[in-house]
Amino acid sequence: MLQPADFYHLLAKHNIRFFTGVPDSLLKDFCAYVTDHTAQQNNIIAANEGNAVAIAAGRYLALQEISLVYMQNSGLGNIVNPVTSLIDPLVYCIPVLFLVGWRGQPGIKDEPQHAKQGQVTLAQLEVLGIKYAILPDSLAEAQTVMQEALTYMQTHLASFALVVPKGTFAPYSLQNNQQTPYPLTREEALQCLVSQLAATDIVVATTGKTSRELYEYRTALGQSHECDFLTVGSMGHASQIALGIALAKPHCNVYCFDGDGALLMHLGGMAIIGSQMPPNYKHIVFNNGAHDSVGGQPTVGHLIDIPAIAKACGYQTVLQAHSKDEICTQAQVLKESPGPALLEIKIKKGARKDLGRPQTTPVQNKEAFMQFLAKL
Ligand SMILES: Cc1ncc(C[n+]2csc(CCOP(=O)(O)OP(=O)(O)O)c2C)c(N)n1
Repeated sequence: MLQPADFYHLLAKHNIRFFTGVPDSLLKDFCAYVTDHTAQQNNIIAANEGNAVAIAAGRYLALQEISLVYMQNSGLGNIVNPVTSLIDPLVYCIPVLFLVGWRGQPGIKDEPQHAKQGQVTLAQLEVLGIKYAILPDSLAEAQTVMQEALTYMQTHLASFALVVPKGTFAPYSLQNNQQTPYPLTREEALQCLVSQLAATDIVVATTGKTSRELYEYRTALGQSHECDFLTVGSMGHASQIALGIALAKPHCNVYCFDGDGALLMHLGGMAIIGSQMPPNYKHIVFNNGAHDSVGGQPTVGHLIDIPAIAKACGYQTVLQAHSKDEICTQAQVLKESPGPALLEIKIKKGARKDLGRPQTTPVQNKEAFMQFLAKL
């Protein structure tokens, strides 16, 4: 296994000292090392992977320095436009070093949302014209690959990707793990809110542990999962799936269970919700100020005023809650208030170690959900 510290020093030896990206569970040990050992202004956790490419491009324009952009392979979709129309050798010719976590690698067991992305990862890099190598898990071999990458980038002013299979990095625990003062975990907050919902309320839940916790809670209550759409992939798009449903089913209440990282990834969606004004739209943001599902790396969720953004986007009702009592009260207000409405629940990081995963496939989830919607 490659020690995160060794890889970090290898990058530094080649003058790569600026980091930006969106965290990934396969890179969590390396990202944690970067967080602990890099000045905050030299490690920017971006809103989405495309933004990270643009930040790296700006850095290069200002200082002629190559940056490292870290991401899960599911972020490849988000980088297509800035890769093809900004940094490509046919346009501005700006080199970027990518570190790409390879979820869904063929032959390695993974969750269904990673299957397609895992299969097409190398082909996507090829079609984008990004030369790549698999990052070896021994330091000596990693040094050789890094030398090859640097020579290529400097000679051609083109980008290079290091693709990281599962288990490449040795464990490293974040030392600088700041906790927030909020009393509830996401699971406690979610359970409290779900207990206030009616049987006909529709829920679209975001990527990561939110969907997993919702699934487990329904099972624990002996309830069916048919009213929940579990957005297992497609980070940042749950709010717009919910918008599509809310506009098509104006007589039903549609709840989006969002995360702060996912909300930030495509924040522009809030402006569309606000301007469409669906009165039946209820946006719940479980804000732990972190990418909790992939290692707890910070977001700016606790530094910005999400209700104020919602208000400015045209949401009719904006609410906040921190405790179980407040969630119960605000859930009632939410029911009676005009939408689109947003309830921000500020929570602390963390999840149960033994949290399970949905036992149904995405297609089974979709079919049951569509049958449920068809009855309403
Ligand atoms: C485009 C894309 N980039 C990165 C990921 C990896 N990923 C999965 S969940 C997650 C964190 C989500 O954070 P947030 O929405 O705040 O929810 P939390 O896990 O904190 O509850 C990330 C980065 C992904 N699935 N898709």
